[in-house]
Amino acid sequence: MRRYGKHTDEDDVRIRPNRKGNRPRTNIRPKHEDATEGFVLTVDRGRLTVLVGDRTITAMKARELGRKGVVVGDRVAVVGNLSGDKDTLARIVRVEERSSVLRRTADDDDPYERVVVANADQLAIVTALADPEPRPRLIDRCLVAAFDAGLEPLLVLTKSDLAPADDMLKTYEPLGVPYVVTSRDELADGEAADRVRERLTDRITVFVGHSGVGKTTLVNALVPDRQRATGRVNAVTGRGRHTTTSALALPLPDAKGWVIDTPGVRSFGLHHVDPARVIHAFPDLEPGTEGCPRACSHDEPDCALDQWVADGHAEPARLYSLRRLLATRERREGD
Ligand SMILES: Nc1nc2c(ncn2[C@@H]2O[C@H](COP(=O)(O)OP(=O)(O)OP(=O)(O)O)[C@@H](O)[C@H]2O)c(=O)[nH]1
Ligand SMILES: [Mg+2]
Ligand SMILES: [Zn+2]
Repeated sequence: MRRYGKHTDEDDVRIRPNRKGNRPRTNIRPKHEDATEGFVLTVDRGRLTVLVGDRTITAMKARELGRKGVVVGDRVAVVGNLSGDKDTLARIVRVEERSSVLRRTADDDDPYERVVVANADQLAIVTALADPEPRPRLIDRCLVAAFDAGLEPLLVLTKSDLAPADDMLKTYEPLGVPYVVTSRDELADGEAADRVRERLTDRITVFVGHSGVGKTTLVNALVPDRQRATGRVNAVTGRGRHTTTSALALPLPDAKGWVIDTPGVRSFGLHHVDPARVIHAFPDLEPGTEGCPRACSHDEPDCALDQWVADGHAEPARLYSLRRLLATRERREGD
């Protein structure tokens, strides 16, 4: 299924050149000075669920927003009927500046990027240790997307009752990414939620990963009064069933942060990623790139990073990890 075709939809954020001077834009804002602030919880075919104060209302984009996308996590200004009563519809007249934007493309050749969520500050990359089999390439891709977007990554390894976590942890150790390992028993006795919750306090965390890895199961454990449907993994294909079909932001109890559950992804296209931003996430290596040739891929004979590491400025494993992540952009998901 290809959902990200050439046609725009409201999540599409292609940036159009702004023809300056054509149209005065100043008379839009003052008109809505009395608008109320809201937080977008979910988007369903043009209908947005927005938290306004302690009320949940339904809203749609005002026409004046044009093609500007509004996504889960956006802070917006709303006008109109804010009662939240059945069959009422408010209007979103403004999208506030975003502190972060997590993007993906359907695949690497797809120039149309789509915003997954706005304003998140942590990306929980959820991977099952078995059932479905872990696919490190997707983890690497999510890491690259996190570094590019300026989100802090968190590795969540689920289903440790089915397979050990050791190999996976060894692979990711040089990256210094924080991790949590959870199992079925720990889900049942609350231990899994406790351990994950420690990492979520006062932050907006978006959960991503393949279908069936247990994102929603975990979110349900974290926000017990808001049970979303979960799906069994197909015993024959070992794949999840794409049970979750839309992103949804849920408040952690005691208002100590937000978790955003998202639909399972098959791939995480990185067409939009700027390698320089990825290197920025490696402060021990970044200064070493000063001696690199122009437009260095950092994986070529003249790359200065080899000498940088040889001189003891950084661990070889760090350079290896950086190169693996950069290379993930060049390779296809299924390789
Ligand atoms: N054995 C085991 N099964 C688990 C664990 N966590 C989740 N599951 C099971 O994995 C299956 C899929 O869980 P979901 O939470 O629906 O997975 P998801 O990542 O939300 O999947 P999508 O919504 O399709 O993207 C369910 O049958 C869960 O009970 C775990 O720690 N151990
Ligand atoms: Mg789910
Ligand atoms: Zn280089």
